[in-house]
Amino acid sequence: MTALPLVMGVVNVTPDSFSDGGLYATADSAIAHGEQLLADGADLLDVGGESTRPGATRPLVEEELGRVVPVIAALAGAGARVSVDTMRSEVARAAIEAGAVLVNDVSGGLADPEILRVVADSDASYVAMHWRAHADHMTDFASYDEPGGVVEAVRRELGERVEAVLAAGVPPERLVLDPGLGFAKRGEHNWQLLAHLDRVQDLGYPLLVGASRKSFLGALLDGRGVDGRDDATTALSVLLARTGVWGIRVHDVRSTRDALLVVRAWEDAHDEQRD
Ligand code: PMM
Repeated sequence: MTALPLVMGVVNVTPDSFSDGGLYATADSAIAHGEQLLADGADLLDVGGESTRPGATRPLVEEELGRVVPVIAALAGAGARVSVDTMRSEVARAAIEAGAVLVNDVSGGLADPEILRVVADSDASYVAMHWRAHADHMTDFASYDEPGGVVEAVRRELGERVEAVLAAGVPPERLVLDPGLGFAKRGEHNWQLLAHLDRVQDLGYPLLVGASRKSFLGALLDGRGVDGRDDATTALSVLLARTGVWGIRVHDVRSTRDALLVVRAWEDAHDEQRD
């Protein structure tokens, strides 16, 4: 049977995330949302307490802890595989203690290098995403003038993060990379990366991709708002499944999960015909 990417469902416990900010800002509503995403077929739940939309300001560490820890404890306690979306070592440590099995660090260890030690001292896996600056000024860093443009820059900069992660003692089999669509990247940069994911996969690690509801999809749809971007997200999930990525991070789990089941049935039917 054809292998499918894992579906990571987004649980943003934030008042201000770009697509679902404020919808699940209380622990109870976030837990209920996580349970719904599990029922919809999520393989992993990504719980975050800091918005990374362009221009966002950072919460205090205590605020971030207060948002994510109770939600992670409840969802992990109910048997879910939970990841924590954080750039902070204190939050990563508390999340792992609460049951998180993966640390999804959009800064790849640049915002708080101590986070790599926290992961190394645990059994958790680690997602290192391509990142250049915090959300309040990341658009200033969206230029890729070197030969090979954004693709070669992301490959090189992620390669540097791999070295830092391994040097901190995280075993290579626990590392996942992410090209960081929309982070210090304009729409054309995202499309160029999507067209050349193989260059990032060549680094030798599984790949997670987060395109869900991002503004480059809105731009494709004549500026449509976040609420109307799930069909485009699902189309991209189908295309991503065919590139062999490890995981896809989405808000609407059911549509991506349904589409991936179609991909598998399609591939299996073609395989049978070839046998
Ligand atoms: N995007 C967002 C947040 N966290 N994590 C990873 N690994 N990859 C991403 O692309 C990513 C992420 C921003 O989206 P959101 O505000 O809807 O969560």
